[in-house]
Amino acid sequence: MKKIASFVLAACAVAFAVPAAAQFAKPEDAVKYRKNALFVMQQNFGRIAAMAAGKASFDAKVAADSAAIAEFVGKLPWAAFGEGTDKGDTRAKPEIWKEPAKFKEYADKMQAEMSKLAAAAKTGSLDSIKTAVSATGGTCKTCHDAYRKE
Ligand code: ASC
Repeated sequence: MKKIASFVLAACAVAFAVPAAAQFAKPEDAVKYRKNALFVMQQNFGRIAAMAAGKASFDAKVAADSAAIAEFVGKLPWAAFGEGTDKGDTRAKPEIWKEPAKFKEYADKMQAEMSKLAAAAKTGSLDSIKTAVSATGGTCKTCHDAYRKE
């Protein structure tokens, strides 16, 4: 029984773990990976932000589903900012690789606020969603101002 439990736990860990650093065949693949992940995150976040701003009608189920996707996908980009991925088709500023601790702090802050948004969306309260959208959007902006080229 104990063996089965450890096996199930290990399998779950593999299924849900997101690597802190990942291997990519080419640096371009890492750039593409993080851009695509951020795009999918933004599309889902943007859907809820539009509801929060009254630009789209509020649908609690769509908001909760979108927030859950944004929360999960928001964990993905960070493993794709490894050494040698500062070149090519990217607006990522070189500072990311000069001050990785600060970059990580911003990435972690975004994920923490995105988790709060997912929790708020689960409750179905538009007021809570509005507060969380604003806090989450602030973390997007802070990081873009510091680390994204125009
Ligand atoms: C978005 C998006 C961002 C943030 C930011 C919030 O939807 O693409 O970068 O929200 O604009 O201030």
